[in-house]
Amino acid sequence: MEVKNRIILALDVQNIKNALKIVEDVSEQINTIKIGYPLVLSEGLESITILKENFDYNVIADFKVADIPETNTTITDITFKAGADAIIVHGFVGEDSVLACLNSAKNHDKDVFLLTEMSNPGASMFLENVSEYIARMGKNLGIDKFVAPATKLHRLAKIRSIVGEDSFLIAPGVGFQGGDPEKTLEYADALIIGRSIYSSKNPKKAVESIINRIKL
Ligand code: NUP
Repeated sequence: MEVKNRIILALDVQNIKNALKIVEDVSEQINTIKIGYPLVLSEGLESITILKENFDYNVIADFKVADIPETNTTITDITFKAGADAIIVHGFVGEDSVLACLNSAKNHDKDVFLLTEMSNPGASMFLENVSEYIARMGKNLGIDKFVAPATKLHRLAKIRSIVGEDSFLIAPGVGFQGGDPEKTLEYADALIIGRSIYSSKNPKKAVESIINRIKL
């Protein structure tokens, strides 16, 4: 997956018209968007299909899949059929559940991003304690796409050291959650950024100013 300007737009709006407008605004600078529950629960899974039909974008479905293998297979199959290029999957549920998603991705010729550790402060309660195991499990399963937090650079660095330079590592938590774009890109391949872009009065300018910052 080629992520233009190393920025993935997290499109957490609740209205498809608004989503399409924002996407159009930033279409010169951005080619990868992440859609999650806010848009899909408001406007349906066809939001993915509509976005794929209207723009030549990579679409990552952020469904943080975390169920038994059989249900995971159903969720991932439906998501890929709707047009998503990749899906974000939780690792804490264990190898069988992650494998179910991986097999679905292989069948559809799509990708899985394994979520190792989250960016919210509360992630230190539970997930931080197991995230290195999750990253190692992902490597052992042959996964080469991972998610780790921009809000805790030492944790991001640790996850990078486990998944290796060959893996594609994306990091949420820049901007509103406090993460710094330049420092994050010392460890991550791309930034996931939501509110700093879509809540801005001028999303295009917001993206441009981030791009200028990370190019310095
Ligand atoms: O650990 C994670 N942290 C996180 O913020 C994993 C995620 N997938 N996200 C998502 O990234 C979150 O759901 C939101 O869609 C985006 C960050 O958005 P923002 O904080 O830049 O608005």
